[in-house]
Amino acid sequence: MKQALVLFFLLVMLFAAGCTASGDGSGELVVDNVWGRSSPMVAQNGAFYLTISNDSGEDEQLLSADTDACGTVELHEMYMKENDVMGMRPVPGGSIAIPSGETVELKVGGMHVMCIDKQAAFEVGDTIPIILSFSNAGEIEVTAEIRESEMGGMEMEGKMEEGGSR
Ligand SMILES: [Cu+2]
Repeated sequence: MKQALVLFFLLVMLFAAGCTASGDGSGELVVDNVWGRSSPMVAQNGAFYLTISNDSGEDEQLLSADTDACGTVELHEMYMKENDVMGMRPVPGGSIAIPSGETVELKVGGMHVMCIDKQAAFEVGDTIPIILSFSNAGEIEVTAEIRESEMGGMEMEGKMEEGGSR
């Protein structure tokens, strides 16, 4: 009788521990709307975009991204060079902060996951697995969907939508 009670409590504790473990993991960091632009093989580089919502209760950082589809992957931001020309460069410090409770968008004209030395053409409908490394949540694998480029132009050519300046 007593043993059954002890067993019961052990099970309850195990269950509770299981809940806690899944609660402070990657479950509350939500990566959404992962996509990349279509581009032919002749284009050496590409870019991926995504939205990260951090409800984990802790500040997060996106440290890096990796995928077999690219020779090198970097986290980039767009910035204004002289003469109203947009350029891009690795994000300061090499990582992207996602403060607790906030949503950070990597989007056209802003921050992006830079794909250098593409290993294949990116065609509309293709899906590309990407591994994102976060400071707390660790590695999260997401799938980017290749979509039609909304603006036709390339990041490099600097035709950015209004509001891209600060
Ligand atoms: Cu870039």
